[in-house]
Amino acid sequence: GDEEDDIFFDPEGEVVEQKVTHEHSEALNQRIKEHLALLDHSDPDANGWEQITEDGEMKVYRKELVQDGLICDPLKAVHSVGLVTAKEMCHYFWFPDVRRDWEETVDVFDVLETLDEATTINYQTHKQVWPAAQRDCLYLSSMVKVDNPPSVGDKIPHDTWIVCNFSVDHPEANPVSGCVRALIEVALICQTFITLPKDGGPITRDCLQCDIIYVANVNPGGWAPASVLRSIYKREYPKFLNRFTNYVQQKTKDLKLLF
Ligand code: DDR
Repeated sequence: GDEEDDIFFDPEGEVVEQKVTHEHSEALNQRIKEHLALLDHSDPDANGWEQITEDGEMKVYRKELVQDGLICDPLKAVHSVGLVTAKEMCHYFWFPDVRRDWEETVDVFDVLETLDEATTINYQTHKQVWPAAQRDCLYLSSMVKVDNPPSVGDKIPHDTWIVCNFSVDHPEANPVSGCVRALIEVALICQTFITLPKDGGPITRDCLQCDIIYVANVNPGGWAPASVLRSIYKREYPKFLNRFTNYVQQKTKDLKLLF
């Protein structure tokens, strides 16, 4: 009947929930699928990832990649933190209103359009951190719950969330003059693991472990010295991950668990 407009039957006879779509939905879903392949840790040394630094549970890897003379090293970080859920992590990473609370490398930050309640198109400029032109980027950012993640060994996550950011065009961008446009593909994948209390008591923050994978593929869009770029990445990505995860732990410590 009319009241069932948001549900339809596909030709196989299965009930399918109709997802809200926008012009970037297909591109978004495709990227999410690709990023989720990173959850398969069956061969940790696979695909040529080279570890560049380590700090407690956090490990940061890169692959050296030069395209048209530009340093485009893919970067991957693996981390695991207590006291927070995957949804909380992804929420604070995605939510535009709190960006300035934890992000230190950004100068201008504008939301150009909101496509749905968890998808925006953002414009940002990065503080000039190397002897070359300042960079900006224009990207879609979406937070999505993943219902059937690829399995990782015998650990079963309670829930899985991803934030997926990728460069798009937008007519209302009002770029800061002199900036070079960087192209980005970024994902934060988070999974909550719960250790139930032995006494059968309620689940508290102490029962939570959140496994994190962060990937960034950044094309700087124009020349910048390789050694400078690589040392900045090596310093800034671990700094961001530590700062961001501490921020979420701090922010949520007195809040109800959010799944
Ligand atoms: O992904 C992040 C945090 C990025 C931390 C960057 C540390 C290294 C910076 C070197 C200058 O924040 C996202 C939250 O949803 C939003 O930002 C992005 O997705 C884009 C991140 C691109 C960072 C590198 C850009 C450098 C310009 C060449």
